[in-house]
Amino acid sequence: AVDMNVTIVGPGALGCLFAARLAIAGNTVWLYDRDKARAAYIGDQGIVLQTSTGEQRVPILCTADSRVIGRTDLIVLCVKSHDLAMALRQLRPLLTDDALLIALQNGIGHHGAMQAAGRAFAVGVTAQGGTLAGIGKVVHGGSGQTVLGYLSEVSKQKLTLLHSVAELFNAADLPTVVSGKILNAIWDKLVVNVGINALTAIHDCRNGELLADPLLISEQRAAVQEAANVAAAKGIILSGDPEEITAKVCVATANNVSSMLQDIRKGRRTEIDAINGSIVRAGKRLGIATPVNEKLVAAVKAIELKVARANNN
Ligand code: KPL
Repeated sequence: AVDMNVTIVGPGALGCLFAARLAIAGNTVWLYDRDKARAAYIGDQGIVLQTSTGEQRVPILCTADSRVIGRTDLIVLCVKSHDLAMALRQLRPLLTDDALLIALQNGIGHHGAMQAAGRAFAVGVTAQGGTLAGIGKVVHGGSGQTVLGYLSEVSKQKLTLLHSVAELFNAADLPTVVSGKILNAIWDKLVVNVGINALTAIHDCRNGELLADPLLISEQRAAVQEAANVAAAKGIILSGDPEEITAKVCVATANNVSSMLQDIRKGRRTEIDAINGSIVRAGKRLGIATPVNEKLVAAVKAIELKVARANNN
């Protein structure tokens, strides 16, 4: 069996799920949370993991001070895309040459920050579904596969290391594979998120409800098509027809409140810049029109602003 000291960064749904599963499997796991009071609370209470078979309280080491963590072999970054650069600064004491960083953020907007950190890193994409039901409390909806890979050629040793991480995750009931074409997998998910997240946030509806309205279906298709055009121009190979796949995910996750709608409902900043925003930015660079995604970005930003104002009053 693989033996690694693991640090999970960010106490969101994904961070709590990965930390809990890895701890249950017997690994030494630290959860890093930049919020001191919340870190103390989670350290005291543990993580509460709720699945279809029941609820489990999982003791966890949690801290807001990265200096207390000590040697770590693996750092899994589960913060939102827009918090990644700050997290990397706060984690500096842990960023040794021996520690492998894995970034699980949506989209591609954070790859620059990862490269700037100057360490060997892998990126990943996960179809694990989780919802945060309170501080340190995660409801594990559907289990899905996690795909890990490097953005560029690496040594055989680094590749072996990533396979060991996949083994560690699999042993913790987190189904994981290593891919030599990770960008394709990231874009497969990005294109689906482009077609679902913003529309559910704007229309305050569950994923499945998007398919009940012909106008929303055509808007979804147009947004996804723009993303697919950008992907094609970048040489990305998607795994199938993007509009069809997006509609299928709407059916498979019909009852889900998308992560973006969850963010809006909780008054948090959304990942609109990392999702639809990244399509607009890449489109501009490549000379590809993205009017539907521009409209979706503007609409979600307007809602974010309204929510922020309401919270300040
Ligand atoms: O990944 C998702 C998200 O909510 O961010 C989908 C696939 C849309 C499921 O809700």
